[in-house]
Amino acid sequence: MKSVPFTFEVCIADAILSHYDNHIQRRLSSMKGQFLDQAAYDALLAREDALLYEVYEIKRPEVAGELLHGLSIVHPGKVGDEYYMTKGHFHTVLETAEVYYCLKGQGMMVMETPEGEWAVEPLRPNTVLYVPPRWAHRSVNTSLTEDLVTFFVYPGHAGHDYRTIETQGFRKLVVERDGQPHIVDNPRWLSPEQRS
Ligand code: PAN
Ligand code: ZN
Repeated sequence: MKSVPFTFEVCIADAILSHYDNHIQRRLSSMKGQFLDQAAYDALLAREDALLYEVYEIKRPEVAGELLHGLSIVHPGKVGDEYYMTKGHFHTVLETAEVYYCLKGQGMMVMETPEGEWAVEPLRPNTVLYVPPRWAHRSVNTSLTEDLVTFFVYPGHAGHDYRTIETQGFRKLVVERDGQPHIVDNPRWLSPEQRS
């Protein structure tokens, strides 16, 4: 891929880029075992394989020095009490960071390190979120009416490790209680000691 400067427009109203190379759609069926309420998950899936989130990627060579970037859109909805969210991942190269710029919506970024430290930061329009190296990250849409739209940038060689989160889950979940988002412990989370 030729490295020449380029620009593209971000249309915030429609949450779309004027140019992108890849459009990924993640549906409920690809999130098996990720939501706590398995019965609610099965019931929802029996009705419809809902579209949970979409990613519009600008492709760049996956090498150090390049920056991969694009738009992530998490749609509104819940599985049981738990808001729609991304799968979440560690970067395969753990020592790589990521920047998220929130364009639209209301949400939270749930993060944790392999050692079990955790953090949850708000995502609101015009906020920048820095995910440091080593921190797994998952975006959660805490609005039930509006999309959560973020622009992300991360190193080309970072790679994605989904398996670890699929196995151990995140330490914290974001659920609705009395109409408000709450951060609660994930009873299925495996601590570093339990994993070994
Ligand atoms: C983002 C995420 C995007 C979708 O580009 O990949 O928000 O989330 P999942 O990859 O967890 O399904 C990113 O963090 N890239 O590294
Ligand atoms: Zn990432």
